[in-house]
Amino acid sequence: MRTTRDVLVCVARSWKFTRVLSAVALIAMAMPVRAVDILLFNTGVSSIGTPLTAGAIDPHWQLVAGPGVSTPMPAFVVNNQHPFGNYFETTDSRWIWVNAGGTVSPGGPYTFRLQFDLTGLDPSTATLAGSWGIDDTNGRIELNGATPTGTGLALVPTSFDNFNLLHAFTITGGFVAGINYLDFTATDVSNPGGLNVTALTGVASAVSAIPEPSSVALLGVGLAVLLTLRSLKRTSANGNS
Ligand SMILES: [Ca+2]
Repeated sequence: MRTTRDVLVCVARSWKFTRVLSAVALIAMAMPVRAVDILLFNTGVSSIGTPLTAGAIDPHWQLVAGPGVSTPMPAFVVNNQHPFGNYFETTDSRWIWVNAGGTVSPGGPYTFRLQFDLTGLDPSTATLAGSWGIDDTNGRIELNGATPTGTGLALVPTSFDNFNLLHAFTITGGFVAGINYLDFTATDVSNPGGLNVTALTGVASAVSAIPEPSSVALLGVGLAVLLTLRSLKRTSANGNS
């Protein structure tokens, strides 16, 4: 009478080793790649994301273009975060500008830049989102020197809404491997001037797959089946010799 073990041995004999390997390979190929947060900073915050005090130099955003700007210069947290009761207020960012008073003249256009690193991440999978506002006008967002794929990348000519309200944006294309440059440009029609980038988030897939725990467990089951079958085959062969 055939036992369960005999049946398993028959199964082991009937399975080709390469077929099992193929099954395990398919499981590995089907593994999802874990999304990784991109390290980003809102305007006017510290290295741990804490809003800075008035007059502080922004450690992450720089002034890279504008009247009198030939090399990257500091951007400052403006003294008055809510002038005339107009600027929208945030808890995770601060308004910044060319000087702490927001009073530089001429008023632009000035470009402020955040540098971030996608080393180890696949740029084709990167996405970025946030909200922004400017005082006053002609706002535009660029990524690596060009208009990226996305939404909400420009603000219309002078409008109180540019600084009264948050404006959402997304970027879904235009990323490159390694260092990337995110630029916000705005012109101040009359003092003060300001830029606020808030709720900035981004994700991308790792270049080398980091399997989800569930997939690792699935692969483990596949390998366990493989090892069991091979063991049974070996035992059966020894018993028959
Ligand atoms: Ca203004």
